[in-house]
Amino acid sequence: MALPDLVAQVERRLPHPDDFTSPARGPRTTARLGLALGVAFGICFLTGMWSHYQYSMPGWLPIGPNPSWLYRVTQGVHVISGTAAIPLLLVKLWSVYPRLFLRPPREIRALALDGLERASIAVLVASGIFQLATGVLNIAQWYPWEFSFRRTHEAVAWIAIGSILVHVAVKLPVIREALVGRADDGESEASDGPSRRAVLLGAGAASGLAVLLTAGQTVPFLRKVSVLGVRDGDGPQDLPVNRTARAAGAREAAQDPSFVLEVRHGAKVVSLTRAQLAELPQRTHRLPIACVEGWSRNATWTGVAIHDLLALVDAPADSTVKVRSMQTRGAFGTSELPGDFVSDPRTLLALELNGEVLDLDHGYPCRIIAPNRPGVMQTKWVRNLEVVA
Ligand SMILES: Nc1nc2c(c(=O)[nH]1)N[C@H]1C(S)=C(S)[C@@H](COP(=O)(O)O)O[C@H]1N2
Ligand SMILES: [Mo]
Repeated sequence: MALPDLVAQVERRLPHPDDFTSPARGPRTTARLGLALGVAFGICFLTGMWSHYQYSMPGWLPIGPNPSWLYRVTQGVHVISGTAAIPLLLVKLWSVYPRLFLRPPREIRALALDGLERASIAVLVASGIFQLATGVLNIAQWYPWEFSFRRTHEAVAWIAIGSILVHVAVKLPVIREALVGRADDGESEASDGPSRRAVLLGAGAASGLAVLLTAGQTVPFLRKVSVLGVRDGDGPQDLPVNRTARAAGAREAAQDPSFVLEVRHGAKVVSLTRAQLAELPQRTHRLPIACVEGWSRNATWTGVAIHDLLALVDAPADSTVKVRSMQTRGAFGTSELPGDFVSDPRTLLALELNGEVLDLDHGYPCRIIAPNRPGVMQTKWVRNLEVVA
């Protein structure tokens, strides 16, 4: 068979946009879903970048210890808006996929423009799905890939937000017409299938349900209804554990009776046993653990203020401090406390959690807890504090 005949045959078998007759599809549906999705992605992008910069602490972004709950809220909003976007994206794809079968125009200029638009939409869909999928897997703590989650999730976020902006710019006339115009895109009371109203309500309900079933990982009063929450809140001392002492290879060192904490300032070094730490002035504060893997929880912490420990080695209260743990496996074994966190009296080397001696999995013999700080930097099983600036 000659190639042109084959192409013609395949073409005849492909569906045609007109074959999809649901009255609920059309620009008015798509534009409304797109608006909701745009808001969800926008919020997700901003809160995600906030979290990203919290690690690198660029000088132009003033991030301090106040308010203590800020990171908890931005992280929760990030996960909630991402979760809400999933059903919206699926329904939006359903509403437009017949257009995939539009035959390309024959005229060369129109063909080129059509190709560009399709390519930009392909980038948009691929990056959007990538972000939501890697986000969900991150919450499930399942990393079936080789690349660095944070750097890749950040890089693709820029691609996603950029392609959304291009898409909105290209579609602006259609969007405007669909949202404010009176144009009828074919919906009629008599046709069968769900109405546009039903599809939009369904998408909204699915989105709300997805949030309800997971948001309890962050929002305390939803804890009971969030049956799909990966962290149901179970864990010793009423706090989930992100990585156990066994997984971090910290069991032995952490339980060694000859443990001493070392505080170092240049040549000046002080070593303290746990009993000596417990004899120093103790402070109690209520502070959250807010994990980038999608959960957060408030707890009551008791321990020694970091700047009180610095005073023992004659270091200024606003020094930058490098924290090292005794873990032997995996990431997050060290962190840095900037000066404005160190001088805050709520930044503790915690010895107790919710009124009990810190559980081994929560960082026994001692761990960092500071206000407005990502969970990954609340270093557990601390062995050494060093003044670095
Ligand atoms: N040394 C060390 N500290 C660590 C971690 C770690 O893997 N190693 N995980 C961090 C992460 S990601 C979080 S969210 C918090 C969780 O504290 P929790 O397990 O006590 O709830 O501990 C942080 N401290
Ligand atoms: Mo975390």
